[in-house]
Amino acid sequence: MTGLKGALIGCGFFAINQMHAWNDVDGAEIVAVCDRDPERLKLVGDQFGVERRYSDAETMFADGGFDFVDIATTVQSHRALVEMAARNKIPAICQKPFAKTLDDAKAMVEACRAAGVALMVHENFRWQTPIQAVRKALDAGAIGTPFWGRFSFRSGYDVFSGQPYLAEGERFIIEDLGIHTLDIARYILGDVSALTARTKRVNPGIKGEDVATILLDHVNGATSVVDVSYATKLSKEPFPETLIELDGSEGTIRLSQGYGLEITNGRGTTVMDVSPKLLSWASRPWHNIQESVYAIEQHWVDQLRRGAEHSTSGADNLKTFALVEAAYDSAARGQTIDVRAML
Ligand code: NAD
Ligand code: 89V
Repeated sequence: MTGLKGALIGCGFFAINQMHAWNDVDGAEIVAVCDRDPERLKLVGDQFGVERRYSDAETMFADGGFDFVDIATTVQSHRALVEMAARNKIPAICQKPFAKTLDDAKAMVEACRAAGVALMVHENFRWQTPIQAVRKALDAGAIGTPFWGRFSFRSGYDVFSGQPYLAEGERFIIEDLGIHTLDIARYILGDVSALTARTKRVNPGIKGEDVATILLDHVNGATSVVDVSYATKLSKEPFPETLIELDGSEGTIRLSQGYGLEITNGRGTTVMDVSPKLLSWASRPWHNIQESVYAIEQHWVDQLRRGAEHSTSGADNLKTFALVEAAYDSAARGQTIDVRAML
């Protein structure tokens, strides 16, 4: 079977990872790139040897010649670009955060459903090797039925140097980073029925919140805490590791800093190194995220070819995105939010 041809919109900071990963993916290649910033367009076009370059997405869709589009722009343009893809009957990948509001996200899912095209959100954190290892241990019944969890990302890393827009939005850590952690919580412990959140801004140089603590009631009866911070200065910087604690009826799982996975149950304790691979183009400490970009892109191609639903389809991601909106709402009102009523 011949490979799929893709087009990338948005040649910014993170798109470099996406382009490197597309080079490694089996069964797809990027044949066109688009950015309204001529410098970024030239930089990415030259670096990855893509001849077809566009400053305008409408013109690129009109010219066609590709089987899918990879939208790597920031959130402001996501709805318009996903709807453009749907109008042109082109399957689309959309970066997180999926949309500005849950209503926009629902409209995007509906547009792709009505057009009969696949839509996947580039929610890559669940594809990280250590997160997959936790899921595998749970699926193997290593700790019986989990009843409690903690999903923690606490860091003092300067994310603003690579992504300056993160300092400027009214919303910061839940929308940008907590969205990944909440998705991991759903991926590991299942969907959420209710949520309670508290937020803080510690760094005076940014607009949004940089600390959030979120209590989740999962539909299956488990309880978990998602805690995220970019105001946590530690002796050994853990960025960008998500640490996990799970207690189950038959044992416990601990994913700790340095990618150590410890499983304790009736058979004793096993300790494994679940470090991500350092891909040829990757660099520490980002290699964990970079490897997951390759994994989600390969998943996109494999499922598209099978005609099967993607793990982080638009419809699936509505349930993660609802948690983001619920967290802001809960923190603002000091109340527990019924998540199921939002969907
Ligand atoms: P960026 O600002 O560096 O890049 C965005 C690019 O898109 C810019 O070059 C801009 O000119 C271009 N652009 C915007 N709107 C456009 C439009 N309508 N048509 C054509 N080009 C357009 O941003 P970034 O840091 O690369 O982030 C992009 C997205 O990736 C964000 O949504 C961010 O949250 C997400 N992100 C995801 C991860 C992850 O691990 N999944 C990591 C970092 C960033
Ligand atoms: O994944 C992201 O969206 C990034 C980072 C991991 C740095 O927060 O913004």
